[in-house]
Amino acid sequence: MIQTDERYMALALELGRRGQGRTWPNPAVGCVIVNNGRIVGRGWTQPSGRPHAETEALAQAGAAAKGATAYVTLEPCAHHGKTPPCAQALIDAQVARVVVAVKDSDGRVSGKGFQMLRDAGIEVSQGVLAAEAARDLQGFFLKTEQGRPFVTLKLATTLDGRIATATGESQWITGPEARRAVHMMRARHDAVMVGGGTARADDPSLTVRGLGIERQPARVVVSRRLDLPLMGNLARTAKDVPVWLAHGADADAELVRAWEGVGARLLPCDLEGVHLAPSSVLQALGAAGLTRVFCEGGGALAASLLAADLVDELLVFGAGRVIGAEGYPGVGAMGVERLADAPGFELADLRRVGADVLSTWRRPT
Ligand code: AOF
Ligand code: ZN
Repeated sequence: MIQTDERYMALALELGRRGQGRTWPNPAVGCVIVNNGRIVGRGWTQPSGRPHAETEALAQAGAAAKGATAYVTLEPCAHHGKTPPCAQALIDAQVARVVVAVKDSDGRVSGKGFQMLRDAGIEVSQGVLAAEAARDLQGFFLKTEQGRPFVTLKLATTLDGRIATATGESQWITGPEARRAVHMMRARHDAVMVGGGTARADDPSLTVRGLGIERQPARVVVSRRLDLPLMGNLARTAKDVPVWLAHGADADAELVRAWEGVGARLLPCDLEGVHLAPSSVLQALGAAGLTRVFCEGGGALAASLLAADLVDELLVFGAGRVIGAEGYPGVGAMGVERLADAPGFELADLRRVGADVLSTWRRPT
């Protein structure tokens, strides 16, 4: 029984991950309905967050949901949104048992979904593959509990940690396979974020290309003064794919108006010394509904996030090339003097991507 539960929950988790990057401000939940050892319904949260996973799976199961077991990665909701609560839908469908990985952290739901199911006489099991689900849904939990999204920092560096030569040449340090992997990673986040220096130097488009996705991640540029190219790729395409600018309240009012004029969303943030406070930037992004942010540098933004202990996952693509000390470092100055003050990460995965190496590091919990 326990093993069977884990097997179906693993499938529900896999389905849930399909929604990652497309369901914000809602979590990307997965659901599997099993009747007499047969999978009769599969669902995941749809783009923009509705319909919920259970609604999808129940619709597929139809009458076969009666007496079945529903596996859901997150506690079924108990509140009335655009549709009635999922807990009620499960009750109405007369499922016999509901297996859940983790409790919801949204105050409108937390514990109430379980209660509704139990009150209706449905057997509820909780905590199956909870650690895995908590990791997949961490962005949603961080947003509801701390007001900020999950932050993935990606670095593509040489063997000596450089991201560009002294003359600023950076394309391409890693190979085509690594660049394709980056597009897949972007697609699984709600937004792609870079610092103003990178936006000026590279004129990036920051979109997901070649994957045919339904919802492009928002594009966030962090720039205190908004001194960004108004004729560049981001400005040119701001009406098609959202461009959000995190800036200082002291940014030039004319630049604010000009960026609003091209369709960008302006997010005024607090300063910390002469720079934008990274915590304030992330709070603004969380308040705007983001649960997962993919930061692609540059060095100054990477350093400020790392120094503030705001990087949850670090992805390092390492290319077999050496540039030397004149090159630009992937991480700028952090003011670390003692090793004990240097943020540490735990190795979660290591693999080869084309001619490069990808290492995945997580902040210790
Ligand atoms: C579920 N299944 O697939 C998801 C859930 O704005 P609403 O009405 O769509 O509600 C959003 C809340 O519903 C969200 O904060 C979270 O608590 C829950 N998300 N719940 O039962 C799902 N995505
Ligand atoms: Zn729901």
